[in-house]
Amino acid sequence: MTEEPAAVFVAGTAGAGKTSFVRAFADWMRSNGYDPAVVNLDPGLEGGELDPDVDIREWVRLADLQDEYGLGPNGAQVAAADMIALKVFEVKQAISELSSDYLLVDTPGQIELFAFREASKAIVDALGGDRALIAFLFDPALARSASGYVSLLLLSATVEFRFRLPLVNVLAKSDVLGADQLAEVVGWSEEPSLLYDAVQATPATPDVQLSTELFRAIEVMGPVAGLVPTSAKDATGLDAFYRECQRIFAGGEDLEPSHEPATE
Ligand SMILES: Nc1nc2c(ncn2[C@@H]2O[C@H](COP(=O)(O)OP(=O)(O)OP(=O)(O)O)[C@@H](O)[C@H]2O)c(=O)[nH]1
Ligand SMILES: [Mg+2]
Repeated sequence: MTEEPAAVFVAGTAGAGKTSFVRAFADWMRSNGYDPAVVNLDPGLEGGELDPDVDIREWVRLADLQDEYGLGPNGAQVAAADMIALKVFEVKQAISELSSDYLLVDTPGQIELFAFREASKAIVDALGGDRALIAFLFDPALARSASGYVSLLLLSATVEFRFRLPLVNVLAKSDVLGADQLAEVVGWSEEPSLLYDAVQATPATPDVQLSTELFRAIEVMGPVAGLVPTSAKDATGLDAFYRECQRIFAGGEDLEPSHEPATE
């Protein structure tokens, strides 16, 4: 392999489904003949469902920081975010030994630690190489309401602004929405006027003027279009997400599978 791997950083609000998405997309890639490496950058990851190839917990563990320095969970997260940046060389070294074409990177639970600290930017720049993108996960608990959807768009735009990387908005856990709700949310992503009308029709909208102005800002920021509905539970939408990645990384050209895809 001559090129550095293409990196997909999976970000989103706490509990949005980041870890599950990374696991499901890695499984999807493997069963379609690709060879991704899974990288965990969440020092507080618990449970064994991810099984990462490279794991930041080898160097920085949230529980250890709490014990050692008497920090609470948030203080330990902040300390960990900065310590991770000091381990970036070790992480990069471990990744280079894997020789994978794709890196799937799980990020810390709290979006503000990933999005707003300089240390995270340094890590993303170091691990991302020439080809990197951010998958920004929309939690349907928030995305199902028009005002929640607008809030997530603004957060997603903030993440894009901070990292200056291509960003794909992904609706996680789409299986929890009914067919009508899902169609409505997807409609908002395709047709801004539908979102605008839905925001205006929300009885609890506190300040119509403010939401109208925010909406204008969203329109100016770029296309609202492009929300890929996925589910880690039933594996829907992962093929569409892969196509989106390939469009960004290789202008749509497919990767060379490392082995024959698994037959159903
Ligand atoms: N129905 C459904 N539930 C899901 C899906 N993906 C994740 N979940 C559930 O959502 C919860 C959070 O999922 P995680 O994957 O841990 O989310 P996360 O963003 O990594 O969470 P933190 O790292 O703690 O911020 C868990 O209870 C998952 O079982 C999905 O596609 N469908
Ligand atoms: Mg997680």
